[in-house]
Amino acid sequence: MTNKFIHLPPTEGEYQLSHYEGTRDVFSWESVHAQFSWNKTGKVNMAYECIDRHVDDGYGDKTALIYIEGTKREELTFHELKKRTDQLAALLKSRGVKKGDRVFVFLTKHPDCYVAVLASIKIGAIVGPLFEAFMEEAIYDRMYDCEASVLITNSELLERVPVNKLPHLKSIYITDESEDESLLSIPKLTSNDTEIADVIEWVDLNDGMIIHYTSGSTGKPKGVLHAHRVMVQQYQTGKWVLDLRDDDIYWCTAHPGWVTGSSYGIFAPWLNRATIVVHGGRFAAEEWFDVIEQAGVTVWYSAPTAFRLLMDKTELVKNYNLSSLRHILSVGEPLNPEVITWGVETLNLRIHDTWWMTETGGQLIVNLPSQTIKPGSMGRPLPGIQAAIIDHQGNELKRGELGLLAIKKGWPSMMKEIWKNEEKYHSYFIHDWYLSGDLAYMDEEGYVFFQGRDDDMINSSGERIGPFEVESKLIEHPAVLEAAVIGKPDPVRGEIVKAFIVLVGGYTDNPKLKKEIQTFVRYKLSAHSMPREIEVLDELPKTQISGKILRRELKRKEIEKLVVN
Ligand code: 6R9
Repeated sequence: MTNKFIHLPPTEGEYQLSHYEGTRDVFSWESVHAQFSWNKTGKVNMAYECIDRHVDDGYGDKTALIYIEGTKREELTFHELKKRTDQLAALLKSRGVKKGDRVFVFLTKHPDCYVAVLASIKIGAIVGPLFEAFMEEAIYDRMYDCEASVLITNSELLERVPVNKLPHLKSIYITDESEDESLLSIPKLTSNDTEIADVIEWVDLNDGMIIHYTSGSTGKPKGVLHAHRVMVQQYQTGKWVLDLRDDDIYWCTAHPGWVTGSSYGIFAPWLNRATIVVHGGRFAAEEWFDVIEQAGVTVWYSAPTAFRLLMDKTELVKNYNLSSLRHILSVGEPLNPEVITWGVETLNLRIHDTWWMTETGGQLIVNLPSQTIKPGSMGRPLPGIQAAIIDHQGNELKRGELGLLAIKKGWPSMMKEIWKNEEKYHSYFIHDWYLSGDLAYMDEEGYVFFQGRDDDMINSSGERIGPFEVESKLIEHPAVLEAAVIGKPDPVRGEIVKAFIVLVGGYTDNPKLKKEIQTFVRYKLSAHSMPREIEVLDELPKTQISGKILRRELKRKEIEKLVVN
């Protein structure tokens, strides 16, 4: 298979991994351990390595976080971040929250969210960050499954949390104030507050730290649990892939409720002592360009959908000074070669694709800044990572052959477990291979080309949506008898959620009803799970023997329609 796009060589410069070849054979993840204090003490805590350590090393006055939302702007130094996380950690600890407890954080992209996540980790709790757009049932499913005992939120978002249905929930902390005395307000830090000593809970590398729920093609979202050891990979990829240096202003546009927003929105940059930008609010091209200019962003990690939306507003670029940008990266969905061309032509920079998953905790297949980019390819496995294309029996396929993208077990940021679901965890592996569920081929030089999913999972704007979750919600609506949900190819979002439904007798297909069904999913589950298109059918295609809905059949027809049009 050949690629019609021109290969883009790296620009001149010193990179932290400039001799990519050669390193591959000699590199070992153990060699990274020397970077951490636990290498000497045997005691570990991610929050220490992300914050306190930098204060101990004399960087307390360095800006850790720049927060921008509309006209609001706030900065926090590493020292302030230490004080705020210490204070909240001490408060949680004093009220009996302990190692291993599940603390859920439901906040918008705001410094409070970053403080809450790290304060929970500081006391050894397992933190579950929730995406800010989640509605009642998405929140319920996750918190119930995880038996969360603590929630940190604000009084506005709390309205979406079905607290009475969560039997394990013992306390709710809010970042603002409320009349409700059962809620615990987190006090604001004042300059009189003194340092709090010994609040850190030192844990083992393999102790649980963060849980992200993610969708597959069947069943409810699963809790992917990661341990403190992820730091080894996040630190190293922060250096090699994000190319972070001490004077960088780094902006990852993802919310910490998604794995990108935690692994690369919090941990990788702060392990590398970078200044991060947190932008509150929704996507708007003008605001995004303004954030880059205002904060002087040098390294920028975002997603293809966002780049495509910005591409659509190219005429705005001339109004901003974006010259601070040095390095751009992408993740979450296929990065079209056209977007890379846009980056080169408009921003004079290559956009570096990276591939990984919630389960893998950190990047695995990447375009390093020192590496030639082949547009259309996600890049090559990192040193220390062995990838292959295999068949369903676990046999390695030849270069150029399409098959399942698999990774040899044993990288540091691999998930620790699937929460209370050992069977699901084991289903990811065949022999020594971790199965990603993605279809790809690899060329002679080891570049991997993504070709789609092997299952029915939907990827809309880089977000994983399980068809089952949406179908289950749809059939809760009184008018819906049966439902099948697929990802329909879309030029901007990659895919959109499309639902095929069979109506209950007595209901007739009309725009008002469809709108009502959409709103039902939107407010019960979440905005991104809402089917943007609904089609009413007399019956759904099913397998003859087991009667399973043939989503693939529906998808094939949908793609045929697009090709014909
Ligand atoms: C980090 C993250 C994982 C799935 C993955 C794949 C898709 C991720 C991609 C990509 C094409 C890329 N995906 N990166 N597809 N090119 N560079 O996205 O995690 O939300 O778990 O999604 O996303 O299908 O299997 P997650």
